[in-house]
Amino acid sequence: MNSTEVNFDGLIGPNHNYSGLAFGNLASSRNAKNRSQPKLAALQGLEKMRSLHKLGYRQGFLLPQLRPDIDTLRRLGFRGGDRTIINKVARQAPELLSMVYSASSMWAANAATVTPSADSHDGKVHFTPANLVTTAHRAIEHPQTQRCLETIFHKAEHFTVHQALPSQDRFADEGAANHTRLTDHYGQKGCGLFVYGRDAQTHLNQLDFPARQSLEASQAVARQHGMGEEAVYLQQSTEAINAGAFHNDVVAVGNGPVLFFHQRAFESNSQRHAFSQLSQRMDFKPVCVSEERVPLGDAIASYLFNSQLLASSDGDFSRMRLIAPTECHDNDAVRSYLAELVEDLTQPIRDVEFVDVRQSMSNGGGPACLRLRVVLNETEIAAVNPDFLLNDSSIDRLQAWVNKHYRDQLSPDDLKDPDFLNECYTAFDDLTQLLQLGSYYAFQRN
Ligand code: SUG
Repeated sequence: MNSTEVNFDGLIGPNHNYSGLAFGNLASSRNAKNRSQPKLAALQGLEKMRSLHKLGYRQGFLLPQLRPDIDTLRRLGFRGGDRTIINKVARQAPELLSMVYSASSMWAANAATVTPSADSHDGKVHFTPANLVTTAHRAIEHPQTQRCLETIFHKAEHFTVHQALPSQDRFADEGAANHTRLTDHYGQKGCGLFVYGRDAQTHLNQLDFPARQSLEASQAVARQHGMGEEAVYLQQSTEAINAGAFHNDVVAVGNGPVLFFHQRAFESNSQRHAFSQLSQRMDFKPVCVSEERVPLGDAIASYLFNSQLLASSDGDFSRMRLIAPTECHDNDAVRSYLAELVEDLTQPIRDVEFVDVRQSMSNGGGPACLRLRVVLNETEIAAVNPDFLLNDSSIDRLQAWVNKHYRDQLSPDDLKDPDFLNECYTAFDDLTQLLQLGSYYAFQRN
């Protein structure tokens, strides 16, 4: 049976803002407290989805999470109605507002790790929402992520949505951003490549920034999904983490048999071992970008490796394409590298398309961060809740919804205003009506 990759992008919420919450993510720190443009951000995200749809790929989306997360504030001891709570937090602990107002669920690559049915022990597609324990604003995402995935992948005979791993540093999990499913053909058994930042031997004092993915978390997810011996583990280099690769998808991206990565992305012993395992199991095609050709700093600044690496729209891995952020075009070293890459017939990347997702990029999220990849066969695609698969007219409807409800600009200080809470609730309410989701969000049920 034919299988294909479906990209589910995070729909960017009306609360998109720059709060400098992600230590180790250089763009987030650089843009802290700047004014964001939520409407533009969401429209850029939707245009990226439209581009993929136009190129002939299947495109879906994930719902934005309800923000502000008043339940979290209640668990922190604030009492009263929702507006009262916002007023109290603004007066007593304003730093908590950015935590409960982040639109970080847009970065769907961190929503979950996904194992296709061809690789799992029971022939179902498995999802484990990421616990995201490293940062407070993201650690609150997983319950809503689970609910969203259960809404989209609701047929239990095809899909299993697990709970997140225990929320402990030891099991720190950031989802698909550190996981790549490699295979010769989408429908065949493949390998899950799990990249981690630290294990029990890691000298944490050598790290300037947090290593967000632990080996124990990756192993637990592989176990949960029944991957057994099919999982391959690979350690990120300290150098990459210290240079700002807070997730592996900042320095590597893979699809099919190809792993496109920076020379400095991985610890060398670990790389040797993992690559030899991969080569034994498939026709593995590593494409390494040297430090000499594109320095690590340029790779991270441009997000070259946060491009989406796609098979051709008919699933051919010998004619692949990169969907790269426009920042790659702006960077001289990267632009000239890409021009040569597509002419180099020793590797299969034939085409590069540039997309403008600058609003997300300013918080450290490129094209690949914005999507969760799910490999599905035809029966499974038919079992997906169809409201979450996009076509031109549903993208138009979501754009009209954004244009109606989103602000042009938002500054972190605006989060203190309880009227903004009402604006967000109105937008979320309208979205659930548009999608006929009933009382999906907590505020609609209270
Ligand atoms: O977790 N930024 C996100 C960006 C995630 C990008 N995802 C992948 N690489 N897959 C993060 O660091 C910034 C929020 C702020 O500062 O307002 C933030 O959470």
